Amino acid sequence: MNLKQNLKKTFGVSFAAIFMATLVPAGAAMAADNGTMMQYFEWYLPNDGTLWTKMGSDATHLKNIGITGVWFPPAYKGQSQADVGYGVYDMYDLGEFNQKGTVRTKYGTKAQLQSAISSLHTNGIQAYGDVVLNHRLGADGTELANAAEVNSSNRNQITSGTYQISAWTDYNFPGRGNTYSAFKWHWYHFNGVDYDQSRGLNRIYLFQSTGKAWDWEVDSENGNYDYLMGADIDYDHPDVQAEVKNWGKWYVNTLGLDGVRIDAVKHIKFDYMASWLANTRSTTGKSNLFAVGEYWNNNLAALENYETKTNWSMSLFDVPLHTNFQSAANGGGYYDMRNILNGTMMKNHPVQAVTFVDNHDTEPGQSLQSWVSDWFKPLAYATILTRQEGYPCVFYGDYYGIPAKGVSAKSSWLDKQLSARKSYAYGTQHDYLDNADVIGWTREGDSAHVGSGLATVMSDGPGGSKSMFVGTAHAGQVWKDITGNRTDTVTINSSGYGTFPCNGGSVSIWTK
Ligand SMILES: [Ca+2]
Ligand SMILES: [Ca+2]
Ligand SMILES: [Ca+2]
Repeated sequence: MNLKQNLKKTFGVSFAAIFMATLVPAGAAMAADNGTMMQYFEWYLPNDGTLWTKMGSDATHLKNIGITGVWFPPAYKGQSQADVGYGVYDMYDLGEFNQKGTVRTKYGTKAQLQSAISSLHTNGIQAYGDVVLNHRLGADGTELANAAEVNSSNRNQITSGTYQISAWTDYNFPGRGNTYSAFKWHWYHFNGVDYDQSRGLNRIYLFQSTGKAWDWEVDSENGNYDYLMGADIDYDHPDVQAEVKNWGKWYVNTLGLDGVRIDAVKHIKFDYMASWLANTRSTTGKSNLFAVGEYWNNNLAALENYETKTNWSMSLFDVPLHTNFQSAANGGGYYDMRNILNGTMMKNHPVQAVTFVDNHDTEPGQSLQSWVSDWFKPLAYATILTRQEGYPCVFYGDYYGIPAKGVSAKSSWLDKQLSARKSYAYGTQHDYLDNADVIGWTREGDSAHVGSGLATVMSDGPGGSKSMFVGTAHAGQVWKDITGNRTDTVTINSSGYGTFPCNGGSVSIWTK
């Protein structure tokens, strides 16, 4: 799976009318007062067990720069200590039991995580846990099961007879035993695997027994995109449905979570995910539990289909916006900036949009590598941080850098943009998305935030300027560029307009 494949993908389903649900999803309230999330990890962090401690120590600083929610990586035991968290072994082991040769995870122990979350809460920051429900890896043993091979590009097509394979599907959790849950996983709790130990064959295997089939509805890429990796969990199985719901309640309650980030939702039975989320909210008493799904597809219609099938009950990462950012960054000035918001969640479903520039999958060397290059990053962040739509997510790898890949920290300019969001990005928005190079928007400010109001102007090509309305309340004021990219000043005229300049390939954010 990569971005190019996704770009080629076309959806045959037509959505004549997509209506926003009248129900406002959980999480909207957080964005109302310019909430800002940080994704607190990147792929290449060292396996030193220190992230939870760092996150707790960082909480006061995060609060001061305007972070109101932190999404931390999967906190349960992976197939090895070094696992980033998506190679899930035991979701009830939060760095507490000696399993897979380690008590701690890559990020630390359960006690260290609970302490860090306590620090976040003390600083008024919400804690969002990563939820990986599609697959399991690192089984304790193999089991014999009947299976058939399927065509990897059309998983609905069986390409072999049924034969017995040796599958890594036996999960006993010997280090944990029955603590928190007595459920043990076996082959019949899964749809399929991608390896037969007895023959050393890599195939996509669908288990063959009465009623066993790939789950539906899932994303229709490859015919049926239920299978992604590892042992794929069968959400048609009633015991699995119940166990994973029990775990959801336990995870939220054990860590005191304020929200969840749900991994790989396009590969998980849509209506189960809606049912799981509703159950988690009701059984924890957290009806406003925030939820954002990772549906990796840059086709807005696919995201709208998922929202419809899950009752608009969760936000989604704005993958189309990320794709637009990458296109603009790669366009070398020739991208038409009038299109930067077109086809995005931000523009079409702002309440459900979690906007981001890059993440742990798009960073260099990763599975969805589609890194937004450095010169465009300030333009992209200004778009998600100074507009009114969406709940923005700042990537750890941007803020703190990615030392393993020689990517430097961008905190010096991100701090200025975060400050612009925290103090100035309020009130009525006026758009000037009317030029292939130079675009801009303004916020008039509001009475609840004294001195607020701003004007953002950017260009992917030559520098220029724009006359924009910021409101007559600002008449006579002299505004400066908070980014420091411009050192001149702009005086707001008696009609409430200013002529705001920016440099070439740059952004300026003008405030009082
Ligand atoms: Ca199934
Ligand atoms: Ca699946
Ligand atoms: Ca352009």
